[in-house]
Amino acid sequence: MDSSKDDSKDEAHITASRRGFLGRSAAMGLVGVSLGLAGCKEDAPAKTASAGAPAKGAANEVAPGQLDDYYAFTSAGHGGEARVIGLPSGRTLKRIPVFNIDCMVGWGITNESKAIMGTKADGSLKYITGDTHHVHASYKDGTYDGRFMWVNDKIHSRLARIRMDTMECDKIVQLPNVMGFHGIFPDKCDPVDAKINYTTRVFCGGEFSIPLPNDGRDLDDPSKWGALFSCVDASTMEVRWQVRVDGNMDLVATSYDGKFAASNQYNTENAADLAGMMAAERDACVFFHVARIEQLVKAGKFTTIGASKVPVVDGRKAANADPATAVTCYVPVGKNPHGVNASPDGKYFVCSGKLSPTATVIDLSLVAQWYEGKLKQPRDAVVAEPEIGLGPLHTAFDGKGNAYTSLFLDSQCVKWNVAAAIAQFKGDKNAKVIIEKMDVQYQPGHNYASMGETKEADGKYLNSGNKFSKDRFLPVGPLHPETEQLIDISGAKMRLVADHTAYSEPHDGIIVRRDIVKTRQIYTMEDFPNHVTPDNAGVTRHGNKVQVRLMSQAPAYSMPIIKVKKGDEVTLTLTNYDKVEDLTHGCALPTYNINFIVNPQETKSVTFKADHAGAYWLYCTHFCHALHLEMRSRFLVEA
Ligand SMILES: [Cu+2]
Repeated sequence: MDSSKDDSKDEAHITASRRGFLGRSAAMGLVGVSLGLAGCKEDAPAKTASAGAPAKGAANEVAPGQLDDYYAFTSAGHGGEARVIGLPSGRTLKRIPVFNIDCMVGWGITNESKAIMGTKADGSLKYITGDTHHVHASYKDGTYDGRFMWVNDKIHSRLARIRMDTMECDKIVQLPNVMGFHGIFPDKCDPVDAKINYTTRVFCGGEFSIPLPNDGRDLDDPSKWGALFSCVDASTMEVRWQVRVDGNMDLVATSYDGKFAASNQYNTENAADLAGMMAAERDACVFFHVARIEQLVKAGKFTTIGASKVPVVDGRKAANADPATAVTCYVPVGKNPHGVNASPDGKYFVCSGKLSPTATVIDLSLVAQWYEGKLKQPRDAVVAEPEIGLGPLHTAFDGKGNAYTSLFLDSQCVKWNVAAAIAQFKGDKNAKVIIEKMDVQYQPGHNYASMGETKEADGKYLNSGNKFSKDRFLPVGPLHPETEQLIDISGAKMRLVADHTAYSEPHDGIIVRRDIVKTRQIYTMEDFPNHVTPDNAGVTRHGNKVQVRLMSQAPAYSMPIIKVKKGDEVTLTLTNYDKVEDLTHGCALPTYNINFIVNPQETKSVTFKADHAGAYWLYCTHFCHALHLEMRSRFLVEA
């Protein structure tokens, strides 16, 4: 009894002190709120924060110690990386460096990561910038198989592959004669052999027209410029072939039967200025007949551009009017479209026009019929075009026949029914196409649903990636975070369950069930041919080239003193001999720009010129042991 009295006394004391704090801050808070709202009214886009109040019952709550149900893999825009987030909690799990330098792990600093990223003759990185937009994963049987992800770099037209078991980038390829590489999508099946029912190709849409080749000629004659659609081998990461098209390609989608890859196209006008790019009332979604393209390549019916040896097939409209021989089919869609998405039943592709309040539904079986000469016009493959709202961009699916399209100008997510839209297009005036519109905060770009781009679309969650957060989070200066809003789409009504902040600026993402992802927790020493062994550990010298082979085991490096001479070219190789999961060590060398980590059983190396003399403490940067601070060696450079 006595103890409970004490507890209540303490409780009363805490409550009183909290009240005092709140009392003082309340007056200041009011001033802040009124200023904040006034500022918001002037600045905020279309919608206020009043709508889309968070749902009660915290459907996104993942209790401490519990795991999320899904992984979200997202791009990061001009940050150049990819990200891993747990859903529904919104916990950041990992940032995967790809086209950027990341000192936390040493990406872009070690010899191994530089070899993947590409270097100039002097050994420095070829590029230190990147712009990732789209992350998509490998498929088997129409769903994710957990092998790989791919992400694009729009700035330098590169495609990167990320291993899903280690969640690290293992290959990067640059597309020749392409600028503004935007959309990507892996195939889901071989176009000829249905037994190859897994990803073997990745398709890449080239957005900007450039002179082909871009060698300084034809600079003043944009009529000679063009854009290329590229096919990359998923396993070797070499560019297999390219197709020259009319128009500029944006995003990419692939059919479940492997027959078609498609890219929505704005600027079918082939214009070089804004007014020209908006002139035509309709743009297009171009469907590539993959099997025919590969037949032409096999038969040697292709050209090459400049120094590139990659086969290029002509996919321009004029050369592809005859369905019997065409490799491209341009289906007209709403004006200046952004986004093309495949429905999980495998039947439809949906494109939305930025400058048209509509979504265009294209029936893939009709596109196939056009190629077989059984459909009069490509436009006859359009089976619905519902008006859904202003600024429609991307469409996600719940696997129950419903589509969810982001409305950039309306700041909304619109839920609509695909079958009803088709019925309405056929003349059914009673068809109820729009099911619900929900405000999002604010200006959504991409949206994506849980497993929504697979045959296993489960209709549980939708992520709305909103470009502006404005008043949703504590202000942090001129650059605001973005809002990733998690929406529960499992019920009859959409429910906003969480606002997650996102550091600028992710574009697209995928939501993958956690059982699909199988990660490795520990490397094997043999994974690294250059791993250090007790036999070869130490310092060896050939002229002024010095090999420093070092091992780490908490809390020490294998050599307390490492001695080299000024002017030496030093290659420092470090193997982590710890085998305990998560027992990672760091390796930093002051004034030499060396800063990387080695995970258990991992090996990494750096090569540098010991160009200034002195004593430098090589130390462990990654907390590893109670004696972590003591884990350091003297690196001595003799004058
Ligand atoms: Cu350590």
